[in-house]
Amino acid sequence: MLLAVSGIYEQEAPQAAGAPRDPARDAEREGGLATRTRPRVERPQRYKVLLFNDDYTPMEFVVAILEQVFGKGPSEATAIMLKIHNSGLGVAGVYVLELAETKVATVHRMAEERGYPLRAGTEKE
Ligand code: TYC
Repeated sequence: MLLAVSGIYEQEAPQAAGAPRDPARDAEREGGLATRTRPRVERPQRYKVLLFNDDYTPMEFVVAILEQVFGKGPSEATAIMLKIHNSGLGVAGVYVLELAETKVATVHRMAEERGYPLRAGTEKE
């Protein structure tokens, strides 16, 4: 709804208190980038945690990391470790960013405690 004001400018009348919302009027008020008819709840972006192969970290240690840090069972942990060993890298798990970064820090801390060069990183899914 538009009202002529002073015959020069046009301005919207204020929404009357208690008046029902008029969708056509709401549509007129749109224009901002974030305007939505129905609030959208977005799924947070997920991040892969990658483990990288190296020549020194023992296979058993990588399997233990996959079990203890990433919650994998023994056979899946072994399969992921072998995939990393044979192809250079593999996905240990997929998480929201803060958790993915915490997992990476945990892997680096545990590997450094043992003197192993194991490296991990995140990648947007
Ligand atoms: N390549 C290592 C070895 O032969 C094993 C290994 C697997 C290391 C996976 C790192 O992320 C890794 N001992």
